[in-house]
Amino acid sequence: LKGYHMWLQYQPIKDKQYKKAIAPFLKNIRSVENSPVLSNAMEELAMGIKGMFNIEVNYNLSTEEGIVIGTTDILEKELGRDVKSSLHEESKEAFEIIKDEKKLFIIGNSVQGALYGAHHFLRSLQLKKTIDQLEIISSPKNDFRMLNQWDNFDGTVERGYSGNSIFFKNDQIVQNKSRIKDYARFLSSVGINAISINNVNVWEKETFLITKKHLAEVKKIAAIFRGYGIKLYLSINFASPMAIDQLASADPLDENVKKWWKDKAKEIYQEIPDFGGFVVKADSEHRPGPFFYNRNHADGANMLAEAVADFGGKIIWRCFVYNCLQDWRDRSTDRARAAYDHFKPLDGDFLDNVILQIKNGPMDFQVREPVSPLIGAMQSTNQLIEFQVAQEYTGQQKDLCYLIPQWKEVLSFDTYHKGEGSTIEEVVAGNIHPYKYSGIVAVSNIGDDENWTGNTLAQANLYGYGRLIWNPSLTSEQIAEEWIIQTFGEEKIVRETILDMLLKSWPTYEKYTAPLGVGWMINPGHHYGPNIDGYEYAAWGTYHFADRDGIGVDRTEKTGTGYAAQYQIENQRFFEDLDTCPENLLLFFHHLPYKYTLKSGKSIIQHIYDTHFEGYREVEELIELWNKVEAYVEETTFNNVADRLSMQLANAKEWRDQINTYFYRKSGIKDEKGRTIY
Ligand code: BDP
Repeated sequence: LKGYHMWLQYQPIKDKQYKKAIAPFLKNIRSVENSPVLSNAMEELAMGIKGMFNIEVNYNLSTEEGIVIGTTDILEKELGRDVKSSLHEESKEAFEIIKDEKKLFIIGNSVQGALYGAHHFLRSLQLKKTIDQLEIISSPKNDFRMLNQWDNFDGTVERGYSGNSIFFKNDQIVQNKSRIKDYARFLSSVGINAISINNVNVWEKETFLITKKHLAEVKKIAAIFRGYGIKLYLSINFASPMAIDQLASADPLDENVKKWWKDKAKEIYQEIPDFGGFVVKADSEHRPGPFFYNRNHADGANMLAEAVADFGGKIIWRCFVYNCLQDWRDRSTDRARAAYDHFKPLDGDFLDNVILQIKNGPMDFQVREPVSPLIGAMQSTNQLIEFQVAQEYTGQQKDLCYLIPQWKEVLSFDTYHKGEGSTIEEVVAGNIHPYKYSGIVAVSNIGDDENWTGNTLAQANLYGYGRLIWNPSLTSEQIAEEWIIQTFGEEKIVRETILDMLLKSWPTYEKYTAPLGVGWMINPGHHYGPNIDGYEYAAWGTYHFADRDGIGVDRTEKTGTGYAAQYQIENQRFFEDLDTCPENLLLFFHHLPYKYTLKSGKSIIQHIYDTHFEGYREVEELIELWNKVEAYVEETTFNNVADRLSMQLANAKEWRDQINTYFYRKSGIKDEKGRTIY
């Protein structure tokens, strides 16, 4: 079925003239060196060319025409002046495509680079770029371009909305790994170069992934990914020495514990010499960590970092650490403050193969949050920003929510850490502080559903994530258009309609859910659908403080939780001042009366009513739009999206009615437009 092939459909190109112009280059392919990565690149080229041009490629390129693929060093030696590429300055993973009469050279600074070049080439053909437009130099902006799977050993996926795991089933690693290979193809096609395959919450069974019992199978998965330039990481349980070998403690300063991890690292690297390292969620939401032994996060991370250092391994240490047992009555413990409060004082204490992984916002992947003040605030500690491709709080792949615009907004935020221009984009690319390692990581949204992502349109988020972090200057529109053409073809009405749907979807979702940056108001536990007070009086601490007079959280320094002071002064002022605070974050930073007037001239309460009616109406419009493409989209995919949209409509209605009713009853203020609110 089409959904399975995501954006690598390689649909036949109908334009005869285009075919005629390109075909001569496509008959032969030759690789100038042997490597599994290049073999995969050739296989992909052959598959793509067959699909789009119906040409069976020939592998012995003795003729004058065709594609030559390889790495800079070898190609240059072999072909002399022909391929004097300018890649030497660029990243290891950069590539260049050069045209030389009847030959096309796809050159990488490494075999991975060449593979990315092959994918770029195929994508360009599907997008019908002319031969001249094919020439390009491309280098990734970020060195780390990673995905985290939240897959459990029993085959379930934490926050998975697309079926079960493609890695694990019934407490085993899956035997048939063909789907993993296809996943690797998709990921490499958008430049992903690292993956962790098990949930950051490492439960009892997953703890044993790093033991003899499973390493042989893990090794096979690592080999598949290696063939596509992707490094394998595992999430580990900080208390592994106790759980696996009954050590008395997991204290990071205990010599026995240190030795245990060193031996463990050796064992893993013997099997997988290029193993990436460990992803660690410690002292967070009941997972064990160094706090238990009165040690800090640097003690914990460094102990592991020492164990893997000799092998070139890395420790990716998550900063999603907060007190999930805090008492709602204690307003001094603002969850938004937690990551910064915990980690900022440790700047400089981490070894240089430790990288902190920080969620994009200070809370937890809400539809809108300010950017985490921790990102860029540590000059001497490597950092990765974490996004969530999985739509946990943004509609769970039932509701449509194209997230690239959200991530672009985050990346463009100016931290002012080194004066103006210290954007998140530059911070995580390692251009503001001298980070040894940095980049971007995200929670994946795939599972074993036929179409990988539950809602077929959610494939755009996975595609876009990869494309964006390779080249953050791409616009949301460009990325969406590329994805649509590769997935659905180039029919004008399809392109325009789906583009329109994608670009509207995030604002629409925001309108019918929680207002003005306050976030949450979601059902506790599974996180779908409205429950305004669901978390309000709970320990997990995500409050909106709505009462009869007003709503929002005062996070200013003078009268509130002081969170705003975690930013550089420019941003602190910007958020604290009601005149400059962006209205879509107003209630994140301020507690305000319902009658407070927004810039639109509307009161907060009227804004809440209006946006909820609008949001619902816009979902109806999404449905109307989708119906326009029925004749052009394969039936299964059409029905899949249509079904999801009808669930979305029901969801939007619930949100609209519950939110509006709640605030009407709390405030006693009527809707000016006299619509029915209960
Ligand atoms: C939250 C999820 C939870 C994850 C946690 C995390 O609700 O399932 O375990 O984040 O990132 O968003 O560790």
